[in-house]
Amino acid sequence: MNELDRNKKIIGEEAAKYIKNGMTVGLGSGSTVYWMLKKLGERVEEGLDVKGIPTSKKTERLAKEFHIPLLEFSDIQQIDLAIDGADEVDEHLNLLKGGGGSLVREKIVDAEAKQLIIIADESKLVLHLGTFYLPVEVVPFGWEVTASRIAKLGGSTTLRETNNHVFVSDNGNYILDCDFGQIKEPATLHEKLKLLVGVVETGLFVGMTTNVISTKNGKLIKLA
Ligand code: ABF
Repeated sequence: MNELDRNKKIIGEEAAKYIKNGMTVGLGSGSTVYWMLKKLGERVEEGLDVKGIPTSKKTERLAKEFHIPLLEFSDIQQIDLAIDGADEVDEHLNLLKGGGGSLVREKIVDAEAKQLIIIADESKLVLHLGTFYLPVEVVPFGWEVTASRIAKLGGSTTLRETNNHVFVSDNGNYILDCDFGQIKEPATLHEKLKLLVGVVETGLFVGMTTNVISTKNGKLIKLA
């Protein structure tokens, strides 16, 4: 295991400790979340009573593999805690997310949680968001028009593809990976993008994070 993966494991396993008996937990997506899910599965086997609500089909599959009981939105009163990854975290704990293509479900679940813990290795901690492209989920119909509207706001756009096929999200939509350069005012950019017809959601998660668990030189650090 390389150093990055070791750090992701340390962070993910630490986050699982925050889950208490009786909680309903939003289960994020990504490779750091994988370690949280694995540890949570072990705790469930030891008798921890929790219910999870997954933010992607991939997380749903993993949670089932680790025997974590799952719920749907129709079954829940509230989400006590969500634990999710990120592609970038700025100094105000605003996030850029969606590299894995699950930003809509992540935002729906994370926004509903009373507490949102972000698990992100040191490489994700930045002064300003925007080095990583900004994923924007769009309705497939007329995506070209939506892309040109985004371009008018100053962002260059690339339609996400995997293996030479257009990437389709868990919601049946496309993702435009946008380059706006440094994003110094994420709330303003998010609002402008959301007003464009055809845009479903952006990967900017502003003012949602309660805590961040990360590492510095291989040691755990916590930000709030
Ligand atoms: C997820 O975490 C996504 O938003 C993002 O793409 C992913 C990246 O994190 P990791 O490095 O943990 O895979 O929530």
